[in-house]
This record gives sequence, structure tokens and C-alpha cells, in this order.
Amino acid sequence: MNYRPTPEDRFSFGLWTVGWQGRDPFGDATRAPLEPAEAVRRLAELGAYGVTFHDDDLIPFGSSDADRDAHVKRFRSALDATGLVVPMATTNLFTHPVFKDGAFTANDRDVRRYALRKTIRNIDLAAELGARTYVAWGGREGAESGAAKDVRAALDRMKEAFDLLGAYVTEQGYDLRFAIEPKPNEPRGDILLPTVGHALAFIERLERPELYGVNPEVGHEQMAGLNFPHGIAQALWSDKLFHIDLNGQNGIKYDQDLRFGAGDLRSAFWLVDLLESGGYDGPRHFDFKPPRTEDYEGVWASAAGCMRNYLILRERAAAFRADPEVRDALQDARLHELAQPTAEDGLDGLLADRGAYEDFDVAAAAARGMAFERLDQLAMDHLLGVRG
Ligand code: 3MF
Ligand code: MG
Ligand code: MG
Repeated sequence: MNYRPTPEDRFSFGLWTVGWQGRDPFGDATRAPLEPAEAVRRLAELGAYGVTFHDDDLIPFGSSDADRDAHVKRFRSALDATGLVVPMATTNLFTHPVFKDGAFTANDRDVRRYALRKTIRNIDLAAELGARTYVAWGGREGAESGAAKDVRAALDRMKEAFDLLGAYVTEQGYDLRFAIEPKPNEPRGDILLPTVGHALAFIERLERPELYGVNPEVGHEQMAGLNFPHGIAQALWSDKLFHIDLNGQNGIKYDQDLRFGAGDLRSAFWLVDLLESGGYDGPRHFDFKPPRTEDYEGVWASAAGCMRNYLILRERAAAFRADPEVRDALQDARLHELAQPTAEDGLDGLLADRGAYEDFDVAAAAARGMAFERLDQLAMDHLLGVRG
């Protein structure tokens, strides 16, 4: 296999990923700015199908209306020339100092109103460019100290904001759904809606829950020590996996945003296995940062690596699932039993079944091995490329 991506693979990248200049809390930019139109051309050459953006990635904050139109026009012609699409867009509610205490949950009411207007303005552009998903990452929604934020009041304001945005897209007739992106911390000391689970619970309290799903990011869940494929499985189970941010992370530390496949490779293998078999048909979106050690050649190598690693893992996961020995091992591990209802005979049947309790051989059941180690080693062999 050549592992060469094509638009059918549905790989997409944020403008802010390949366009990251390498500015971090300790150091200045190491790369020159990248024109959005140039990013579009290069991503198309590499085999991506989509590009995504924050309003401010495309139109520098504070641009005049005329400049705004010119930026959008240049971007649009690059899209038309390359065939790249815009599956998703989002709002920058974190860079400008006005958002230092948050956007939808800032203590200052006028900042909250401004954040909603900024978002609505970019929702119009997202719809105009054909985006179907609008991501909301509340990077500054949080606190560094206890009394600074009344979390219950902040969640009321968060709900109010999302309900207003849902009313707006409904009134406009836009075919656009929202995907909430959880993150536990960074840049705030603690961020609201810190994990996939928190976001899923929040969505059920909204007025139009069907309009909202999640946009989980590999590194964000791993920063909290959580099992990313498990979170994705629950999002899929809830029909809420609207979008995904793929990248790499090494354990519990700052948000590393490594290229996909770097960091926890075993977790990446199970993730691809799940995405490819679990009914997810959305974009495979990369939200990574080519390290600031790289020049632009390194940036494109890093972007190509994200897609290449996904395709390699996709092939390995398919080979794992197709291996007859794996099928036997899955049988031995009794996965087919897990797929069966526990009491299809109903509560009465369960209560009347002496075999379920009175006559159940607890000691024999306790003594049964689960045969998981052989199964996992088969996965390891496939991942390492030493089988089929
Ligand atoms: C930060 C992120 C964000 C979000 C983006 C919305 C800047 O850790 O992951 O990237 O993904 O704001 O999509
Ligand atoms: Mg991130
Ligand atoms: Mg992200």
C-alpha cells in the first residue's frame, strides 16, 4: 500500500495548525506567517479534502469590512481552484485580551454579548462557505481561583449562549450543528466542560439537544489521564460524535498537539479501529502543531505524517479484524456474549431462573480466564506489522 491520502479519506486541517508560527509562552515565532490561500493549495496537494478556520485565522481581528471581503474572496478562490471544502468553522474567543475571563461565561455581561455577536457573525460566514459543523471550544471559560467563578451561574450563561446560537441557526434555516470541544485546562487553570462526559451531560440540558454534539480532541482527554477511545465510544453510543480533533499526546502534561500517531500509538490504533468500524462518517480533522523546531518543509512533512499514520493504522486495524486467529481470540474472550442482552427473558424470567443465582456455580465462573492477553498480543503484532 502506498498510504497516499485522497479526498475520499476525508482528511481536514485547521488553518491554525499548519499556520502556527511557533509562538509559545517562552518563545517568539520561529516561522513566517502563512497565507490562508497558500495553506489551502498545499493541503490540497498533500491529499486533504477539507480546511477549517477560526474567524481570526482568515480575517485578522479588527479588519475593515472591505479588507474582510478581500480576505474571504482570496480564500474562496483558493477553495474553488483546488476543490477543497470547508466542513467546519469556529470562533476565536480566546486570543484577544477582552476574553481573558472567558466569552460566553465571562463575569462581564458586555463581554458575553460581544462574544455572542462575534460568533454569530462567523456562523453566517461558515454557512456561506458550506460548513455543516460549528465547533465551540471554550478555552477561556474557567478560572484560576475558587471564588472568581460561580460555576453554576456560569453554566446557566453557557446554556443561555448555546440556546441563543441554536435559535439563531434554526431561524436562519442553516444546515449547521454545533460541536462542543472539551478540554480540562490550558489556557485557564481549570476549564468548564472539561471532558467528553461533562459535555454530553451539558448538552442534554439545552433547549434543542439534537443540534449539539461533541468535538473531542485526543490530547485533551489524555491530559486528564482518560482513555480517548472509550470517550469516543460513548460519544458514538450517544449519537453525539459530530466531529473529531486528531493529534498526539504523551501522557498527563500540557497540550502537546503532536502530529497524529505520535504520542500514545496504541491508543491511536484503537481509535482508528473504532472510527472505521463504529459508524463515524465525519471528517478526520487534524488539530496539531508542527513543532516550532520545524521550517515550512517540516510543517508539510508533519501534516503529511498525520494522514499517513492514519492510513497505516486503518490498514493495520482492518488486518487485525480480518485475521482468523483474532476472530478465535475474540470468541475465547467472549465478546459475543457481551453483545447479548443480559435478561431478554425479562425481570420475571431472571427472578425465576435458579441457574442465575441459587444454582449458579460462582467458584467455577470466578475461575474462568478471560483470555484477553492473547487477544491483546495479536493486536500488538498487527500494530507492529509482524502479522499479515
Ligand atoms: C485548543 C484547541 C483549539 C480548538 C479550536 C476549535 C485552537 O487546545 O484544541 O484550537 O480545537 O479552537 O476547533
Ligand atoms: Mg488542543
Ligand atoms: Mg482542538
